[in-house]
Amino acid sequence: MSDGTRCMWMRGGTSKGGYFLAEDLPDDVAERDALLLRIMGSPDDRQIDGMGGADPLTSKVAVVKKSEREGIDVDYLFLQVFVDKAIVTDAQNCGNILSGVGPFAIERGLVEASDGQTEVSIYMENTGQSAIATVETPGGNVSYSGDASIDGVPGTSAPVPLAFQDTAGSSCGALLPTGNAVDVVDGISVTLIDNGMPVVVLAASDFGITGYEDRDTLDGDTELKERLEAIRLQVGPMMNLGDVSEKSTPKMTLVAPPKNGGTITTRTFIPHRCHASIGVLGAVSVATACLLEDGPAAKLADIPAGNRKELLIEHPTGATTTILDLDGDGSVKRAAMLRTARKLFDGFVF
Ligand code: NQM
Repeated sequence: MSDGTRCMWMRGGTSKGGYFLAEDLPDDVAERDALLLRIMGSPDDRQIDGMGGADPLTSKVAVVKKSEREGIDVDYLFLQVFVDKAIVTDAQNCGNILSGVGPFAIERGLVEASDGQTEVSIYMENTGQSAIATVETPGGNVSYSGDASIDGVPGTSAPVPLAFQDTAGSSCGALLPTGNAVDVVDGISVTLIDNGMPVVVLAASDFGITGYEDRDTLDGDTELKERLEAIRLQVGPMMNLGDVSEKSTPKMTLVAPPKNGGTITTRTFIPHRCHASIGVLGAVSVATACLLEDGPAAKLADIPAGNRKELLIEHPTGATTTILDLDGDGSVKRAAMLRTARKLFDGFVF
């Protein structure tokens, strides 16, 4: 038996996964991926022989190291470990797992904490962009307890605000990779957008559903899932993502008018299971799509006035508030979001 691999398990936002220092994992990518599949217990629907929670949202990995980039504290590589396939992919970013990176970096001594709050600048290796996380550090130690709550997570925790800049075209090369706010695929109007996460935005009503169905109902709707997958495979090359049959992007977000006083209602497939809430950068992309006049989202959204917009993206377990700062020309300059994180265990995984 091996001596195990040093690892911290954390909840980051509404996701959960293993956080590793890069130096604690094999340098060779094939060896690293084989180890991570073994740690999560994939491929297996139940991940019974591993740490994964039998859900894409709890089968995630952060690999963190001290950065050599100017103005950046740490580099973060996100890896999605598929549940039912022997795939580990770095082809997407994850803003929820990002919420745990600042606390983890401080706990592992990569960043020195101040008394009060500590800003951690994080380079997101998957997309080549950066984010700033503000971590609560009373007395120079990370605190996970506090009064902040986010929908999709019971109870309250210390806040971890995240700020993003220049996320447009993170994976697709442009905010609107086809140059259009609307394209028509299989007779359905779609917005193909990437403001941190490649997302296909579609009206739920175009599929004969309300968009307010719960996660289990949508996961059980085989016909809907087949229609969404047919569109996803066609738009992959249009979004400069190539063949996406074995990729976890683009995400497919069905939109409907807001139901609980928010901006818009969403149900997101990531891409083959319905998200219990919505991804962080996924929400930034959908919020941005709401501002595109001719797109399917804008027709349904309730948008507040002004250049600083607080958009409430409703999802199956509540809503995620995304704050967008706009330039004079209406384009999104900065995005911010409140998350929380919690250390669950620290030790060695086998
Ligand atoms: O969009 C799930 C999550 C995510 C991604 C997914 C995320 C993001 O909720 O930034 O956070 O879309 O696969 O963790």
